Amino acid sequence: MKRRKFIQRASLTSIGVIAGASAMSCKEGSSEMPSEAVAATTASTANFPIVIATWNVPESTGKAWEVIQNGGSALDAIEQGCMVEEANAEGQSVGIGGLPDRDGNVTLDACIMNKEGDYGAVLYMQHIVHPISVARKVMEKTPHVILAGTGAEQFAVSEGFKRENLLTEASKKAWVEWKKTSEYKPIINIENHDTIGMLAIDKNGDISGGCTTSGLAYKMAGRVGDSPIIGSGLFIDNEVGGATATGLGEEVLKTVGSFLIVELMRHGKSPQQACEEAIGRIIKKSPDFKDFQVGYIAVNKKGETGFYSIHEGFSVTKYHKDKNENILSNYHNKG
Ligand code: SD4
Repeated sequence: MKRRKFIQRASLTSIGVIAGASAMSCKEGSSEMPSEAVAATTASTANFPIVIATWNVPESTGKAWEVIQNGGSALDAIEQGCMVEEANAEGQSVGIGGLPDRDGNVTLDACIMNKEGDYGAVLYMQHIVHPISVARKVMEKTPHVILAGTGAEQFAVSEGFKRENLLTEASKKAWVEWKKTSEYKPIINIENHDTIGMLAIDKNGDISGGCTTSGLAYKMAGRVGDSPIIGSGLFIDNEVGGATATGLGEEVLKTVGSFLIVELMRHGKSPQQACEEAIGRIIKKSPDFKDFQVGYIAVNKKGETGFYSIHEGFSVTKYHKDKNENILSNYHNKG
């Protein structure tokens, strides 16, 4: 099923209710949980398995859910769920079809964490469709946690991955068009379909997470964002919960957002409160927050979830109790 059509199949009523309630009930800058978030969270209290991912990615969450239902681990679910979007050539912010850097090269970042708190990542890797799987192999088969650039690519090839051209005609066309002005400016929600941060709890109650992206379109050559960096784009502590991020990576990196969220949950905050506080840190630190987007999602050990962003337009896909649902996020900037 095409991702675009999913929204029609998902519960449009619940999307409308949640989004509408958001607009009315959010106290700007407040770390109190908004009422719709309370509703969303209460509905999932103490319930797992659960899969939650950034943006509208029902096919990915669907795959992850299927893996878990078949007795697979959260780690397998994360890898296979993320692979779905990586292989989708239409998605322009992850895997094949990702928008290139300003030199026309598609460079991919990804990381994965398991229930033991092990971590593996690839940074600035080219020509390989599934960076999430290479990240897992870095975690499981090397003495390191991060491989970058050509080293990551060589390692991938040595593990049997094929080199491929990741620049599709559509992405090449967009890049050629961009070059006419060469204006580099992060555009809010431009990447709002595919970059995946995914968190899952399996039937045993164990948590894993992953994050995979082609990064910001038309970035400088060599630029790496938050997505593959432990604590920023992703953090998992199986005793507490997990968090992951999307949006302008530079801002997530400066506040080590995902680690912050997990630590806040460790000290008693709900996932929703923790996501809101992490967004609050960025807002306090960056007066120009009106110009960029960041969104966080979190899950705690009980299967309670939270999500929050700076601006309108962020959404999550949550698979829980046999329902694969796209939900609009509450947000800070009410104008
Ligand atoms: C980055 N955080 O490279 C990523 C991009 C992203 O949705 O999440 N886009 O900064």
